[in-house]
Amino acid sequence: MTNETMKTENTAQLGQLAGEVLEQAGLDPDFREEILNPRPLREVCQAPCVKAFTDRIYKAARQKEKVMIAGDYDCDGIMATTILRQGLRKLGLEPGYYIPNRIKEGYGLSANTVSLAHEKGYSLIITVDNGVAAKEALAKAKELGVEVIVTDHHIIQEEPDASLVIHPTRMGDDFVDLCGAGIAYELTRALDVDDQNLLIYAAVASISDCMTVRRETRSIIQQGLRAFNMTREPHLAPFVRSFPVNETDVAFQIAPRINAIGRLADRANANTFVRYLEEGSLPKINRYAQQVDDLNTQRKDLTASSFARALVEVNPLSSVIFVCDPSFHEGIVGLIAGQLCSKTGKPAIVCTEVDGIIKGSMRAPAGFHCVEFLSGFDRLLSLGGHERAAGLSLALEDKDAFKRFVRVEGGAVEYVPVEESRIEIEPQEVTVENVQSLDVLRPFGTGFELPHFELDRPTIFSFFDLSEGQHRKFTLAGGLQAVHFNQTSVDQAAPVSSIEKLIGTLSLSTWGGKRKADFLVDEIVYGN
Ligand SMILES: [Mn+2]
Repeated sequence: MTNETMKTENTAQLGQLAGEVLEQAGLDPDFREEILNPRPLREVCQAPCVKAFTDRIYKAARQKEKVMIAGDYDCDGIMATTILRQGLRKLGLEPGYYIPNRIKEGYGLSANTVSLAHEKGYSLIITVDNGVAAKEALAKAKELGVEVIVTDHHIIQEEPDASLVIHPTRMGDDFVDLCGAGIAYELTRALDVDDQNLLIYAAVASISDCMTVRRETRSIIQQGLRAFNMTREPHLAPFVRSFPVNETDVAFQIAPRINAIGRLADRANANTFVRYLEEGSLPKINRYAQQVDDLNTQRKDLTASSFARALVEVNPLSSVIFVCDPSFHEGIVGLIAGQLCSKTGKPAIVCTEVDGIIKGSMRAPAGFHCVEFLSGFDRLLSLGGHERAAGLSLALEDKDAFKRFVRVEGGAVEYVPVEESRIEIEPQEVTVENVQSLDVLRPFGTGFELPHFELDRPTIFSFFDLSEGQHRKFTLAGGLQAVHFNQTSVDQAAPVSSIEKLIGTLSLSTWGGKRKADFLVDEIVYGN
């Protein structure tokens, strides 16, 4: 069979709905091909930097060197730390690790950590999910004679002064989409110490870090989720509502829980999660998992109350939203900005005040460039991030000037909001079979977003509110249930009879052992 006929057959095997979703996505031919022909992991990376890495690690193992892994406090950073630590242990090394405190120390390897590592006799530091911008720390390491290997996927602005830099852009075309944990996992493969758990951790991190779902990263997510559904890895399984899970479940159930640990750095320590993933006793696993769950509940409550407060402070006329409130917890300003951005469709900056410093976070819809916009204000103390998200800080006395900048420049900025495509669907088409038929296209994510569907002029039989009106559940013709989580006060007040369109995603849930298909509402369009 030729390649061409194989391709055609594969397309024909897609269900009608999956075919439509793929068509609507308008992807380039190579990406379509990747989706239609899922493949196992690539050959182990042969790039010179990876070869140099394995040589250096084998030498460290022979000489029983003290090696330290310097991680990051988000899910990707925690998983990357774990993957490399567990991998290196198999070579007889006993690597130390350190993840900084988000609030007290901030992001990235610090000069202070390097000094402490030096005092404790570490001769080699390996950064994961950070390091390309750790200029001061790298200079300190050089001064003290501590060798540093940087492994990171953040954009290299200036060549780091490290003994070795491992970056996705230097690993070959298949590897360009790797996150920090993805790099760490590929390094364990190169050292031949990889295993199924490490693959699962790399998959969870790739989803959590919203990496482009292409090439090796696509395979890591597919293979990692398959392994997780098979083994139900005992440290991550407690965070999951039911098996099997897909990437959306991981994004909503696992990633936020792990990220909560780093966010609420005044109540928890991200380093403990690395230790947790090595815990063998089931009672201890359950106890810690419960603590993580409680922490996540706190994070959710904090976010919900702060978001409600932020909503009141929003000036509806502004083009770029700016809210600054000292009551906001600095670990969640990004989450509030994200919610404001998705509710209003506008770029949003949310700040808090800590010890005379304004610390904030920005989120923007596709088409807007956060870092570009913010770099127009020349008095920022720090700025980092990318297109859709950025972190910033400024002196308290510059707050009014910054506010003015956001108002004036925000009003002047022109950007083309990217129209999200939708597929029209009838209520009777929302079936378990149809929703399952989309599974062959997974994982969805950056580059190939979870498809949005539109129910046009739906017949609504009844509805009721949950959690004092926070959520609303509609029952439509044929018994289909459409659930609208976190509805706004506008939604609460609008007459249901004026609903013209329900826009949202399709999802499966299990009730009493039976699977059913639901419509998850994101947005409601009202008529007059
Ligand atoms: Mn990362």
